[in-house]
Amino acid sequence: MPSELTPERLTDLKIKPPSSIAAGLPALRYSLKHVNEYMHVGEGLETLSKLNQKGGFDCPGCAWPDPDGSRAPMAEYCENGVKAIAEEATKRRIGADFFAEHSVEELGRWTDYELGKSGRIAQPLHLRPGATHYAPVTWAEAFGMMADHLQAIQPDEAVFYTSGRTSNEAAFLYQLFARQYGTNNLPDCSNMCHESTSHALAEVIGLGKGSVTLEDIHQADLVICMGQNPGTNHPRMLSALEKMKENGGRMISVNPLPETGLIRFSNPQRPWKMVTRGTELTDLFLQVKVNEDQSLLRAWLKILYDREQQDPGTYFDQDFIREYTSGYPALAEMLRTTDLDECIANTGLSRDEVEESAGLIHGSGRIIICYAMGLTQHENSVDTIKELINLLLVKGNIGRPGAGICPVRGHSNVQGDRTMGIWDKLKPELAEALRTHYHFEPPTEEGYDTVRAIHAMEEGRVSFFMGMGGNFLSATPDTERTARGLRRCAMTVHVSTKLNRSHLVHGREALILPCLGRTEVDLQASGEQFVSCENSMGVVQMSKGVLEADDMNLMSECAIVCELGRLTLPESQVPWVAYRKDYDLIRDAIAACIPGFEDYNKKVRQPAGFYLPNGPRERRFDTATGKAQFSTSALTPNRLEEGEFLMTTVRSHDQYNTTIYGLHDRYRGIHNERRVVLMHPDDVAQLGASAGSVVDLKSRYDGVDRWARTFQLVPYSIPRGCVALYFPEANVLVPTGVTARGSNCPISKSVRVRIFPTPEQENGGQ
Ligand SMILES: Nc1nc2c(c(=O)[nH]1)N[C@H]1C(S)=C(S)[C@@H](COP(=O)(O)OP(=O)(O)OC[C@H]3O[C@@H](n4cnc5c(=O)[nH]c(N)nc54)[C@H](O)[C@@H]3O)O[C@H]1N2
Ligand SMILES: Nc1nc2c(c(=O)[nH]1)N[C@H]1C(S)=C(S)[C@@H](COP(=O)(O)OP(=O)(O)OC[C@H]3O[C@@H](n4cnc5c(=O)[nH]c(N)nc54)[C@H](O)[C@@H]3O)O[C@H]1N2
Ligand SMILES: [Mo]
Repeated sequence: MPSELTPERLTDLKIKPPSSIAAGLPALRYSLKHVNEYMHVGEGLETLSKLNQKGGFDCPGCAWPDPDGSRAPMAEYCENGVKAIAEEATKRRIGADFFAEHSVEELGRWTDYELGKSGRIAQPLHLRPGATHYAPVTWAEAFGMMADHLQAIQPDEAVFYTSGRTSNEAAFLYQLFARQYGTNNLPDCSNMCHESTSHALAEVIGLGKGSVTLEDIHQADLVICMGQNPGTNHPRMLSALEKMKENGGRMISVNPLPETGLIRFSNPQRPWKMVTRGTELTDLFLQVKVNEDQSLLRAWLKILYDREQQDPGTYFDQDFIREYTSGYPALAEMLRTTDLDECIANTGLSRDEVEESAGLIHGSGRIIICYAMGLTQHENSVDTIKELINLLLVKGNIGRPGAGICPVRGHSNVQGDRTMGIWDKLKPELAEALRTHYHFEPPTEEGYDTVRAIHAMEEGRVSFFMGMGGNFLSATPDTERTARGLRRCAMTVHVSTKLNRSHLVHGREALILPCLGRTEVDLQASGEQFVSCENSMGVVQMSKGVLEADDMNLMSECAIVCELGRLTLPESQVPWVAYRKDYDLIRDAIAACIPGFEDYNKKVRQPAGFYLPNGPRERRFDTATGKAQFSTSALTPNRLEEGEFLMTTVRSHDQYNTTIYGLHDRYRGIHNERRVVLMHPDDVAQLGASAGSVVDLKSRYDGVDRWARTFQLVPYSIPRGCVALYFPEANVLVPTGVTARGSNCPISKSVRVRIFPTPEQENGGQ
């Protein structure tokens, strides 16, 4: 049993009733607890107050936009933003002594929570071939080893992964380096996140990003929030939804779980509201079955279509359809023959719920659909997202104030990294710009995305793996397969702030390159530098760290790429040394190579940053037809076999992806334990089990049985036949052979599993 991949110790599970209200005083109390735990109190408060100042740093939490000119999470208070900062600004350090004391094998038995809590990695480290412990190495030695290795292999044997915290400047340099080195093997966390969005939206509206601004949310008549848990993952979004409600808007929430943050919100900015019951956010909660959102959307369209036939021009915006869209006749034909009863049955909702929500949609002039991972990580995700656009298009709800599509991004600069060219595909325009600007021939062949990288690694086709941030082992699907892949590499390198499992499941030799975080002062030869990030709504803003990190031997991400470029590519005409000295020069290069960044250095210094161009916002659709495109995908309801459950995976309130802040999922009332299975009480009873019963789970895809052992059952409000587990503990069950059609995103939110009570003797002693 691979205990070093997901340690299987059970602790003392406590199940309490879920909270009925999000944020408010408990949120304030909990975040101050985190600050006190990690930082000296005085410094903690100083850091938080600096966030609010002009020229502060971009919150390393989520990608939700700041209200113009201010800085989250303090200007707009956010519990989980504060936790993200406290996690990075911890005063605990791990260096030579720590790694001399603890072997890699021993650390493998620590939980993710324990690994993360160890502190900031304070110096570069090397694991020699065959060694049991990481040992200190100089920066010069580390770069020498990497350059030697890269020069000795073929470019397509190297993989350069990116997580979404990397700044625009570092991301631009990193893709430039990879491409000049000769590969498009640039997988990123986006491949597991909003890849289905990028794919679907580019096809149907001509831009793989959202179309709304923060102001639009405030003005919407109706927000449909699907497959998203903003109370935990984008807490500041609740303030925007609160404004929308105060302006008379309504909200429909579509989720298999009744997430606390969706239902009711008490804004900690407004203490007078905290003593009351807060703001009721959701007007209508639709507890849809896992991955039946497409059926629900189709049902809404069918109801509206049928009424439109009786009363033309009343339900659909025919002028908009004529002027701005293409493909309506095919959509109409599909809806004419759609079986409404079947759609409703698939969703698990009642006819009344579906009719009532369709009524709300009809009665609302300006509609925004917000969504996140609940929609993107399924086999049919691309189709579901196109269906969202069908609904918005028939109502003329793209490119007008208070309306549009709002994919809510994850990592704070994941959208910017893609804008900078981090992608396994190289756009011809960027290839041309790189050719002109730097005088080299970029590779044209498509590279590996995340799933393809895992397969190539497992098959022994990858010799060098580098992670610019992130935790490739734990974040990716099929943990055991990814582990085999990482172990087959000759060299694995991680640019990281904190220790994680990807450092422990490594290639023949491994390097950890510790880097500055967002919160820290970045001093280079020309003086203090800043970087920039793009938020979920396409606003680019500067980010300048304020904390001193000079008690550690760190480099910035930009400096690391420059030094690697200089040493690996001696013939390169990229001015690596100058770029490292002065990031303004990197921004000048971005301005020359990436559309929308003209005058970058000037515009990024504006207090509220600047908006990137957005076609759909102005009803310009850069698609094959020049119009927004209706689509007619086949419905693919989930048909489970006897004894199967459909598993979705979610984040707890106390984690940032694979970084576990704590063991309390406060809003859901689950404490001390993460190895849990949220299951309908009747399903628990049918298994002959009860709360706390220990079970094993099995999934079977591409002929392989995958096991997740030693989980505890939690009876919970979730549709029958569906279960929810926490990510990353559940990732051992997620296959790589079946992925989202079109986007190749892992199906982390709809994995068919079977559940078995664990025999007593096996879980004894756990
Ligand atoms: N504090 C904190 N903030 C974060 C993160 C974090 O880990 N911690 N992660 C960041 C990142 S990278 C991302 S991508 C975002 C993620 O933000 P979310 O997408 O909100 O994250 P998940 O926890 O994956 O939640 C998905 C939601 O979808 C629901 N869901 C699951 N399956 C389905 C389904 O089939 N249909 C529907 N309609 N709903 C479903 C779940 O119940 C849950 O409410 O958050 C970002 N912000
Ligand atoms: N089953 C399942 N799997 C999923 C998901 C899911 O919902 N379910 N969600 C997917 C999604 S949406 C995403 S985005 C991925 C996340 O995948 P990743 O982005 O790869 O994972 P993270 O956990 O965010 O990475 C955390 C690590 O990043 C490093 N780090 C933190 N800050 C910095 C920094 O400023 N610079 C550098 N260089 N390193 C830093 C730290 O060492 C930390 O350990 O996981 C995906 N996996
Ligand atoms: Mo994400």
